[in-house]
Amino acid sequence: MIHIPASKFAQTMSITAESSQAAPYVSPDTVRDRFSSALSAMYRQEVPLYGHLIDLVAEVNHSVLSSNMTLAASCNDNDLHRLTVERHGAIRVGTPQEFRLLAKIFSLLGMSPVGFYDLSDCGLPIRATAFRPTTDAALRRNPFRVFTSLLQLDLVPDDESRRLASRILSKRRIASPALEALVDRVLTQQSGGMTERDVDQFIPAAIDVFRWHSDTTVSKADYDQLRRVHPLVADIVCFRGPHINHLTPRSLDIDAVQHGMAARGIDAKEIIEGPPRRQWPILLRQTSFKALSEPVYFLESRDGVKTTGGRVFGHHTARFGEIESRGAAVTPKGLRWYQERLAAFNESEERQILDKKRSCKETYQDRLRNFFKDYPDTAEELRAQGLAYFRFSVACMPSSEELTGAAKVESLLRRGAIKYEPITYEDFLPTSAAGIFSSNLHLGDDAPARSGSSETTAAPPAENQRRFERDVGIEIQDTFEIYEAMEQRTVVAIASLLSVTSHEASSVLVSR
Ligand code: OOG
Ligand code: NI
Repeated sequence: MIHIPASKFAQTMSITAESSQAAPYVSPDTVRDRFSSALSAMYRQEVPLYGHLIDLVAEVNHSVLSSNMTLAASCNDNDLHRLTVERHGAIRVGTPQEFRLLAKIFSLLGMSPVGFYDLSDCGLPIRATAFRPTTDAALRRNPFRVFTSLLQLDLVPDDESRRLASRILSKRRIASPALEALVDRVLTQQSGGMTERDVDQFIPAAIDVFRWHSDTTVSKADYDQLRRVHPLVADIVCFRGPHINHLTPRSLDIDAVQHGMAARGIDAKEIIEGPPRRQWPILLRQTSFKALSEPVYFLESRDGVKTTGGRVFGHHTARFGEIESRGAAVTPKGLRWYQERLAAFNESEERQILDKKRSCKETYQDRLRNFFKDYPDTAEELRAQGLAYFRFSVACMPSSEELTGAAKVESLLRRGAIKYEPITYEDFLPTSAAGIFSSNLHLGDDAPARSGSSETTAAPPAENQRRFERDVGIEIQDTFEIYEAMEQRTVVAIASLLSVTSHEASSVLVSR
């Protein structure tokens, strides 16, 4: 297998961006924007309920913005544009070869693998990463991301099912030969840049990879066998490709959307995953409407009999709708604090009682909030305690300033001349993802997802990531490194404006 490190993808991307004047290449940001909007249009057609959800989210966002003038005023045109186009999707992939092809497709969309999500920790036979844009400019343009899971056949417990799954997958081709040829030509011969003509050919062919096919590639007997192993295995193995299983818009008020879904009779997940509602939101809060039971067709029935149409009718449950709201990216310390509080809540007696009484969604949020009481909820404390990442800027230049160095930065910070706003969390949360998986696979709706320990894997977590990277031949970027570099760039910029060293600025502004 050829090894293309993430840095090679990044390199080809920047060559394209820099030479966009001279070369007739379309910027990957534009391709991603067009791709994500085409995918959204397809999903709207495939799952009409997704369209309703988009409308509901747009309504709620509009009313939040019109009732909150400060928020509206602090959102510049770019933020508002980003909010209307922002989506994340999810796919589940069968083999390292398929994964690798998708990595190449995503690289043409300016998306690289960031963050490793080991869902085997939560008892699921998959490990995942998210493909996403990583620079400030690319995120502003369109932050489209795709949570991409890879089936881990070694976690399928019985030999016979493992052999069955790998036999079926070995025959599968998820992309047309024309798409594969286009992708390889562009990545090897054109430094990763696509011409308008390439893009026109690329987008519909790439969208096809994510399309839903109701005709499975297996018999009902094989489907049932794989489903018994795990519903995820049947979903990944029995179809013609890695259908997109949800597309998620971003809401400014996820609690209002949750109420709105109930009011419209949409079968929503009982609880919102993630941290509680806060003044200064952190990380990611998510909820969804439950997966739909959809008609599918098998090649032949359990006993090998075909109906007159040559197909056997059945049902499959996989696709759903989700909403998210995003807050600040937290530091390793901030994440540890979050995980500790969430684990304490999940293990509490209160949580067990709540699980039995499904009706009290409000109580769930109240109780959860109690466990987060000591998690600082002002920007000042989050910064001073080193819990979140910020973007710093100089609000007004001091006309005369006696002080120099760190003392100068300190004084300007105290007087409010240095402003800071949290950097948005662009990634996912493994425990929340496990909760979303569980409620949509009917593995026990909204039960707290098991997390933390590597109960199902012998190898330590870092080793699992290395093995995953080796299997698929890509390097996964570290989420914290990206946020830290973003923060650091703003520190360096203001240091130069204030004529102090970056170290002096950093020592005052950034606490770790
Ligand atoms: C992915 C579930 C994870 C999220 O938002 O955490 C996810 C899946 O169901 O394939 O999308
Ligand atoms: Ni999702």
